[in-house]
Amino acid sequence: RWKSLAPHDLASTTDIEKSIVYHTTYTLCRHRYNVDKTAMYSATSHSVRDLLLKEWNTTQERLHVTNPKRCYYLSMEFLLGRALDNALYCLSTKKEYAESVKALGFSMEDLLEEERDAALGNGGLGRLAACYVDSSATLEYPVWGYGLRFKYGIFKQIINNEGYQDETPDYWLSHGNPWELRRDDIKYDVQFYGYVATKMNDAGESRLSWEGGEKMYAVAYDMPIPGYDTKNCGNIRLWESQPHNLFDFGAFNNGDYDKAVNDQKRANNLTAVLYPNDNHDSGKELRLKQEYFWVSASLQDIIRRFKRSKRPWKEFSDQVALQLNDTHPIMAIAELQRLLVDVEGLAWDSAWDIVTKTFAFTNHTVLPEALERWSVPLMEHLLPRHMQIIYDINLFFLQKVEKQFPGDRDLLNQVSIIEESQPQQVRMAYLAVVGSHKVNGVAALHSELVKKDLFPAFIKCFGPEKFINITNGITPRRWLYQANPALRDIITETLGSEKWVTHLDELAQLKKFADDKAFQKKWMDVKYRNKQRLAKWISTNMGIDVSPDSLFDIQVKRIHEYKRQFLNILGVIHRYRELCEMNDSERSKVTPRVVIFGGKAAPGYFVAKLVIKLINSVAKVVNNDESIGDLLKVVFIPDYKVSLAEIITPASDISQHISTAGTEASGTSNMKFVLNGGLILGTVDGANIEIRDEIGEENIFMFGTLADKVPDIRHNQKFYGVLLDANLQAVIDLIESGAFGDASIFNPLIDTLTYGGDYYLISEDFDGYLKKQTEVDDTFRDKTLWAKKSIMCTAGMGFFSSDRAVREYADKIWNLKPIPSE
Ligand code: 26Y
Repeated sequence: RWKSLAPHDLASTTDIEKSIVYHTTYTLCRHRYNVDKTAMYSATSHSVRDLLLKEWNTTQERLHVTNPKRCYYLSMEFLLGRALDNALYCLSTKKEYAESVKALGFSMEDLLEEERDAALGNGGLGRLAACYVDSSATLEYPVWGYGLRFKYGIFKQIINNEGYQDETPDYWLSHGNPWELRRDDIKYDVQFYGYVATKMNDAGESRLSWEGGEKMYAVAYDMPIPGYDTKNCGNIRLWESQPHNLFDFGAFNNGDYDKAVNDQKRANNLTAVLYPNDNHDSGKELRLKQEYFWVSASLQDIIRRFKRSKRPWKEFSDQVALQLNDTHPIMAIAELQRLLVDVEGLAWDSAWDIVTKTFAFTNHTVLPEALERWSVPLMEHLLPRHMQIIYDINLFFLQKVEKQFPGDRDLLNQVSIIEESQPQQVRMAYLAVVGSHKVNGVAALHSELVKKDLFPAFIKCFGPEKFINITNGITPRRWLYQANPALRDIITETLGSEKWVTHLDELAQLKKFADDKAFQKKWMDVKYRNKQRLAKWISTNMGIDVSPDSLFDIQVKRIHEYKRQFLNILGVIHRYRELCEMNDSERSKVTPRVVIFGGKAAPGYFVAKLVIKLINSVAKVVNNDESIGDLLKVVFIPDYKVSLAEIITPASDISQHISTAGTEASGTSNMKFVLNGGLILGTVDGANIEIRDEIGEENIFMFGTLADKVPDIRHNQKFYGVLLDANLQAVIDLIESGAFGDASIFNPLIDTLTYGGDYYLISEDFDGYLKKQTEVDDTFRDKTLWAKKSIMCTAGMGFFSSDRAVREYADKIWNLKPIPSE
């Protein structure tokens, strides 16, 4: 009977219309004549979701039957952005839905704009996780993401009248979320605090057991992740915290209502909000609680699934691969060891063998302030049994090292998971290295620095093979196919098929057309239209008019000193100074420029917030200087997010990736811009280096100190001080003259260039930066040359597909095979 009642297909547009009307009536409970854009977006999304859930179910059924090895990607952040457009493309039904929506009196474009971004992440790391689940689903790998269902994602950024960043909460679920499914039946206990007791087990052996403390429920929400051109559907499972003792009736009956709801409040708080720090550890107890809550629930879920297979524990790592996305989920190592030893009764060594064969760790930064450390007293208080286990892991590891290198006390200190500070700290990255079978960096240079600067002593203990590189990638579906329809269409027309969408190396065939005048024209027309689209957005939303004939120069990413937005705006001031000194004939030779910034600063990051203020102060002066006109415009786009990136990225002529060499692990927006035919102005850092190698050095503008020279320069600055570059000094003088408003407010920012050295080497790199900018201007005036470079950029980007990256993870770390859907 069930078989004959298979769910509907929505094959025709009439079916689609019916399904949308069905959802307005029965899901939204709306009268058909009372449907606004928001409701229509929601009904359409529910209709598309039906199609996805069908694929979700068949995928799970297939996995249940074949029971292959699976990989779980543990990531605190998933920066997904919007889902509807992506789902429509993946299901290859956008045309049909657009027609149906039109027949019902709406435009698809409008509906797409109704969707709120799922912004459960800060920046690169969270967006990388989103690209990886897209590729896993597309390549039919059995991969699930595990994370937290934050009620509030990254805050909404507002630029106030004075040009400062203000933060407001982003309650992204206010209109409901059609893209998630709450699973009330999938629910686990998570414990905190309490104490460790010795107990007898059934066999009469004494076992340590974690008792008492506080308990919460973790409830599962699933977000289906469609694959492109496949019936395979991936999944992200996100946990929400819920109170365990629904009500303290004792307290309630005694009239102590406050106490009665206390439990509930605490539980509801736990997954309420994502910490808005990017690359900077705050060390807060609530954060550690979030981390443990998430890994505990995820491991319980994974172990339950493993147990269903009835296989012996020693086969766990043949069934399960766990990828740790940075230091955030590292408590999972101690937690799995605890579950295996305390709960399942395995011997320590057998359990540890399983743990180390199961986990692998991705490092995303060498900045010391971004590597989590937790104080031992905090951990003893919150997770007493885990603290013991970490001590034991450390002890057994150090004993091994001592055996291998007898008497090397220095080495023992260098690799100890416990840092002997006051108070002691647990170095989470070290725990990850000891508890994983592979450690990877995210770009070639970064992976070298991971070995050389972060874990040199561990190379001695484990050998170099444990440390590998997997260069990041981005999904061509969202970042070209979806975000840049005009470019997509001419690529498909020129290559004769859409094969490139899942085989990005195919783009190399575009090289043949790089000198073709007719193709160049088409190519640059697309770029122009994308610039018009962005100019229109800026005009509508910000009231600033910019000309698409100008060179669009874009830097959008989190605001951080190491990313050097400060260098960019100082360069803008230099340009303004020069323009002010020119006569009309000199000005007529200038390449007009629009310099666009975007990005959020962590709310507590004072210097980063001051950079935003400086950019806006400069923008105000420059944009209102009538004598400058279109020769220079400065725009700070507020609330940069995934959906804005989709409009911004295709519109660049140049984008800036100008971190101090050795500080940006990889960068991924660099890849997005180049994929869309934008050129890079960048330092010899992160993935810029590999992008250069792939597209050719003649197609990228590079400058600046090399990574291996940075430490010496910093050292010398400490001794001899910093003598500012002459042009930089003139720029600083202009700021200090009050040209951009009250100069005193910028003092703390200017001080970062001189007091205690210019840590990010802005002065050192300033001259090289300005010279490259001049080269950019000159090159841009040669339209043919520029068109050729732009085509060569896109053509060389095949390597940077997240499909390639995920395949590398599957082959080199997870030992995972695709499970074909047909
Ligand atoms: C400890 C906590 C406060 C923390 C929170 C977020 C630490 C780090 C982060 C986020 C880090 C991050 O986004 N890193 C970026 O990862 C990208 C993907 O690998 C890289 O491309 C990028 O260079 C790196 O900065």
